[in-house]
Amino acid sequence: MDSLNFPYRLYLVTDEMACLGRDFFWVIEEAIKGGVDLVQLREKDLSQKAFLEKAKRALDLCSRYEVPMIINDEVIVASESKAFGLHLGQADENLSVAKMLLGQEYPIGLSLELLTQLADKVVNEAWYLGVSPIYPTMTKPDTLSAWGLEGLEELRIMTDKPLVAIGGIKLENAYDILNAGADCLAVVSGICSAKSPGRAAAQYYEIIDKAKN
Ligand code: TZP
Ligand code: MG
Repeated sequence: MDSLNFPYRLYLVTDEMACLGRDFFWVIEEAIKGGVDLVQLREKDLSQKAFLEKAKRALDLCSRYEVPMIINDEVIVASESKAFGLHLGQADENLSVAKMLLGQEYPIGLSLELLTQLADKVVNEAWYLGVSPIYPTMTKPDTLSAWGLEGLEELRIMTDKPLVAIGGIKLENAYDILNAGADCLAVVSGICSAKSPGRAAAQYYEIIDKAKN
């Protein structure tokens, strides 16, 4: 794994619903204070204009803490907000096309849902691979199969790309997921829905420290 290009260990993927009515930006700020070192803004129901406005505000916040912010799905929003990076799923814009628009060096993460997708040539251009989902999760019910620990271990052997695990990552299973080969944990409900998002982030980070030492 090229850890110089990917030093991140705890990745907050936002979900307004998962914040349970609490202020969205408060949740992000608390999570960052707790140790989140990468943030992805994931919005499924906003217009492009509203997404862009939210992105600019979130980017201001993340920049104050020098935490990079990634945009989910929307190439235009990533470009216009001047976000650090973009995350694409298998059904989104093609990664090579996105790089033509954003520049060859622009960091773009790619979701991998099946082992067969590793053979796709765009994988070589991905900044990291989102291993999606590790476990089934109510936060994103439309996933295909789940990788589980065995699938993650198998993938780890087959690629040197940074592996970002996502889906059903809780404090109880985080250690095993890191041991199975994940470089970074991406968490939605485990942080956004926690009573104290900051405390939850700190607890994930304690597990990361334990697993990586
Ligand atoms: N992609 C795959 S699973 C998932 C996404 C965005 C949601 C993960 O949410 P949670 O609450 O951390 O299980
Ligand atoms: Mg997507």
